[in-house]
Amino acid sequence: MSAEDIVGDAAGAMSADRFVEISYDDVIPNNVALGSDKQLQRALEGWRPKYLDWWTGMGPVGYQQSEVYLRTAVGVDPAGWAKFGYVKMPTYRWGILLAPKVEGRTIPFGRHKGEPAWQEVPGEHRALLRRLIVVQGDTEPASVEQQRFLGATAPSLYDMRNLFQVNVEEGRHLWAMVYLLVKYFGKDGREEAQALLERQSGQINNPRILGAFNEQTPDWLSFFMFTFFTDRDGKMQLAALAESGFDPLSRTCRFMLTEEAHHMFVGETGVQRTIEATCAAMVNAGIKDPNDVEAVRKLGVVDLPLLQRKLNFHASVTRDLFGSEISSNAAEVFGAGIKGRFNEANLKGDDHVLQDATYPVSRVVDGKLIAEEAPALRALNSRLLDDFIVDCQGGIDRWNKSVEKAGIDFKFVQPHKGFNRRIGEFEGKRISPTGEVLAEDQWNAKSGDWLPNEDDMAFIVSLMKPCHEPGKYASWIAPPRVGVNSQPGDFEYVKIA
Ligand code: BYC
Repeated sequence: MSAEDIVGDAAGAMSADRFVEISYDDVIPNNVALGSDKQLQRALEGWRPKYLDWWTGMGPVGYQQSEVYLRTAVGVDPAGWAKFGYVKMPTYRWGILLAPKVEGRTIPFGRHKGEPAWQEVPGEHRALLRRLIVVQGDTEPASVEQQRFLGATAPSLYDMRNLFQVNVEEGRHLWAMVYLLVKYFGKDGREEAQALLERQSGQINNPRILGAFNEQTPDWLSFFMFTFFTDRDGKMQLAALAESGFDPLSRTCRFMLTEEAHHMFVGETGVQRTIEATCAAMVNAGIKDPNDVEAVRKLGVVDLPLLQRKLNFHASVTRDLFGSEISSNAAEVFGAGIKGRFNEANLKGDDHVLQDATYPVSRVVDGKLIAEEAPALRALNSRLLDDFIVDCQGGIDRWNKSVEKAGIDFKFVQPHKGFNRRIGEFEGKRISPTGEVLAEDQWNAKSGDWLPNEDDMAFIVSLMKPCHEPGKYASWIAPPRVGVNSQPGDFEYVKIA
């Protein structure tokens, strides 16, 4: 099920207030009647200049005065919520947008299953809720920081525009979490909102909370893989939080999912267009062997084995974001009714309490990989990770279709779940992409074939030359099939100032 489907399903359950318009008269666009909550309004208007300072200091480098063809949300109805137009990024209308309330909604899982969803923070779960909102909020500015240098090497104006669209929407997702913190968590919430602007991706003393958000996104292949894999973790986590018994969190996440779908589109099609350029160049040059790397690279395109290594890296780093496969934190937040499973409310076949259920978890025991039944409540991270891996496969299958269509004998595959992991069951274990348990020296001898190596990175850097002429694309990436909002091929998506 796609993010659009989830949002669509939720929208289907709504009726009278399905078409909720956003007030753009306020300094902060919103559909939460901000004007009638003076305390909240003051707190958010106080945070706003600090956010703008952060955006200027830590957001995209350059292009801040350029006119960018961006979409802005004008409603929260999934059928027509966006308008497109030229905007200078610092003037983007970041706002507070919640999916409409579903009347009579009940908590779909955990100890409180069937009780009315909470409109206020339940005191007993305050600390847990705040922690999850902070972790979610922390990832949003982190990704903008990670991507801040990419504008200068954009392979086209179309791609540059997509990058900036993703960036401004991640900025809005930060606003979404800050709204929850400031409205529902008093002084603590305001302090956390401030700290979200202070931690910095990759900084030694005050890094972002989760590992993958301290990695670099130094080139466009990393950006596309990141938006394919890591934004999809965003989708899975947001979908799990959209099931929350805390209704404001659920509604916030439901609307965020609409935006997240576009980010994954950018990632999937970005990799797909890279593959298409490679395959077309190979066919033109009469190269049949995808492993003839030297010949392929001479054509100014990315060889498919390198793309597989990038895939292996981003898939494994992103899998760490699901936390330990066996987690008492995960059991606690589920039991408390705060974070559900993917698509929880529509899952059939169990009681949504999971007290006596089990779930198979992969682990290494005595040097062998086994699947062991674990209490389902403690295995919820493992289950979400499995759902994520299934969700990734659709896009990878589409990549493989492009390769197949070109008549090239190569297939992209997801590495084994235990490959290159730093968190959870496989931490400290050496597992090959095909799932063999290895000794350290075996791993060291082969890891350069499985993960991007120095040659790969130098080659990628050599390709990262800007192509900023309307309608033109760098050699290594094919043009998109359709323009943004059906614009023509030579449309000037960014008017560079
Ligand atoms: N790195 O029981 P454990 C997105 C910590 S992406 C560092 O194993 P738990 C986006 C963990 O915090 C989605 N630390 O796992 C994408 C805990 O520390 P505390 C982001 C880690 O707690 C692209 C300790 O280890 N949203 O939106 O069940 C662009 C033991 O934890 C890591 C969320 O993640 C790690 N990888 O689950 C922009 C949803 N993993 O609390 C945006 C909210 C674990 O004991 N977060 N730790 O100090 C959660 O649901 C949970 O915090 C996690 C971890 C799933 C992340």
